[in-house]
Amino acid sequence: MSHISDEKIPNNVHLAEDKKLQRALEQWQPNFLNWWQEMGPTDFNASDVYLRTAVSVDTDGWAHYDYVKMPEYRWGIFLNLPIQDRTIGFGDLMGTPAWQDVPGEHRNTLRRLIVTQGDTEPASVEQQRLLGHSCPSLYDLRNLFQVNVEEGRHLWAMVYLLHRFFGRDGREEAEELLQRRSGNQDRPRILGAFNEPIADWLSFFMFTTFTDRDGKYQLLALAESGFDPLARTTRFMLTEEAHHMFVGETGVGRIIQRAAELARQHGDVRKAGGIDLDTIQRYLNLWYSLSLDLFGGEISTNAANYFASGLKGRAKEDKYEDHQAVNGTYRMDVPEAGALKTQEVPLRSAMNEILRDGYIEDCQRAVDRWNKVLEEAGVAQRMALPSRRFHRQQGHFAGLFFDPQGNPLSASDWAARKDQWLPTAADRAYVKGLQGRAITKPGEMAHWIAPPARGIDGKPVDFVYVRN
Ligand code: BYC
Repeated sequence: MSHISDEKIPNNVHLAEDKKLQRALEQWQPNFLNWWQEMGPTDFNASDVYLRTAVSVDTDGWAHYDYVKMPEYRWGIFLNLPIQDRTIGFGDLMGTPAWQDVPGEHRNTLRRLIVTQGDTEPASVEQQRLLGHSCPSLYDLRNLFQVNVEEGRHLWAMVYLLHRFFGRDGREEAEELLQRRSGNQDRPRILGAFNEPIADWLSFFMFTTFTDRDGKYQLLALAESGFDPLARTTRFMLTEEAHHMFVGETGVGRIIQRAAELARQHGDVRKAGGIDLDTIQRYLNLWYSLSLDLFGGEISTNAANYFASGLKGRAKEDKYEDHQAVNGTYRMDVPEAGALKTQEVPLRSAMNEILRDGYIEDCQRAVDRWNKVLEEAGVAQRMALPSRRFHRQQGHFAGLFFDPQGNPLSASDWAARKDQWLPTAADRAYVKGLQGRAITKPGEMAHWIAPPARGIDGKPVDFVYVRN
């Protein structure tokens, strides 16, 4: 077990005993730091930030809080401890020993899954890099940076796997993870949502609610993997993911709470300098639909193959009775000749959709909590998730048009009405306009957001979470 020490790369994988690997990672480290300087949070590298650092994987107390300058954050490699004699829990190889090394026949597929996962981590840091300049409070600024450094650590987690198990190919992929850029035309990040701009804090909170929640579900599926080092890595990553979703959900909740207060006092929320519920709903519609796309096609032979070969399972595979999924079917709506037809799909081919179902239920719980805020404030309006068919760009609904209730629309109806449902240029300008400067006085909050219920690590809300 590794605790804070003088090692260059904190780890619990006995890195010092594998000199070749250690050297390779120590060569990648300065490139990572260059990337952080160039693409990480702009202009805050000299600030002291009250951050949580993973120092070990012990359940009680892996998190250590202190002031840290972000470039000096101890990005480390931490895997959950091995489960003795672990066997593969699903698919054709169910019951056989989990792999401690990469099986030759699955090398390319596993590499691809790890690269896809890894690519999202630096992408999100790039997307959020300018937000520090418009933070609504020091508390929020600190939370942004916490999310950013942990995404950096998640990149390290995937790079460790690439370097340790995939030889030269893996080292090349690790370099490319630092070369692609979110939103860049020539070298974009791999998945759609990770090329979308996050130009304001409402987008950031929606992203951490909905897109990080995709992260949770993908990590839960990879945590079942027969490739044991991937399972152990993603299990530890999940412990950090929870805070990201907390940041998002409470962030949106506080904006909703403020909107409700302003509505009660003034009637017109925008005139009173808040973000109105209709605008919040449009942002929700956008980030939720972009995040639904991250689950891939509804009917997917890739997903069936991942499951069959034990590479990627279902979230919480334990709760299912049948871990083979050879015989079952899954009923889903499939577009066919301009109409929706219910179709029975072989269960294994529906694995992306099954994961998406769990995700949707989890998102609904977050929306229910927001609606509780509205209910308690005596406001009649409610937030809602749009239909899974709404505004999709991946899978079999891509290229078709649906309203938020899931009713089909013609292209011209969509064009005429989409501004009711997705953020308009005017919405974005309005939201951004509210966030023209950073609020950095301890305890002070921007006008458009309510204060949090409590601070971080038992500290008060007006604690100096970031100091220059
Ligand atoms: N954008 O069978 P299909 C996180 C591609 S977030 C662009 O439908 P499959 C985080 C797909 O690659 C979690 N392309 O999909 C959150 C395939 O390409 P090819 C990230 C897409 O293979 C916040 C084709 O479409 N983790 O951690 O089942 C902050 C059709 O394939 C998209 C993972 O994603 C898209 N949205 O892939 C920080 C886990 N969707 O083969 C971090 C690893 C699909 O035709 N990845 N395609 O060239 C996977 O498990 C799978 O690759 C996918 C679905 C879930 C992405």
